[in-house]
Amino acid sequence: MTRLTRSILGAAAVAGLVATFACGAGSSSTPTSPTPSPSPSPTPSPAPSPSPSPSPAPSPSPTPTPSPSPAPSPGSTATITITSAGVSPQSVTIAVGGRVTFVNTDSRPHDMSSDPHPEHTDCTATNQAGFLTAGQTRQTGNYTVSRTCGFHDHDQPTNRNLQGTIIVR
Ligand SMILES: [Cu+2]
Repeated sequence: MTRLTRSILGAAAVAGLVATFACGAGSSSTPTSPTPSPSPSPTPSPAPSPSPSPSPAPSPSPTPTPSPSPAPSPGSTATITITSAGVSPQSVTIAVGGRVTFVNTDSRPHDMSSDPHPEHTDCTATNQAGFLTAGQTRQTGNYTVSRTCGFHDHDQPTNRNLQGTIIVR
């Protein structure tokens, strides 16, 4: 081998080295590994709020049933007025269970009693009126039997103006 050849070979070798360096330097860019994007943290799903239990609708308070007013006492009433001339009217009619009111407008007392005189046993309710002073008003008891009740003034049993009848029916 000649010196020339050796020299060329040497130059070639150097050139190759240079080329090798140049190449290496040129491709010196290091590949950047992609930075992993942070995985999104899962957003916590909100705990389901308990749905409010529906409050029961208030039931309407029952309307109190009005208690029926007490029935009026059965029967009826009639009024007999006593004057110095006698009783008026001399006959009244009432229903069973009714009463009679005696009003003494006379200036003297009268004793209204049931027939017959002097027992006064036919309609004892009449005897509850009984003795009336001047100006007094008194009521008989309740007549519970359907019948005709004669009455008189016990102090003047024969005075027909002070006699009368109470018809109960
Ligand atoms: Cu009598």
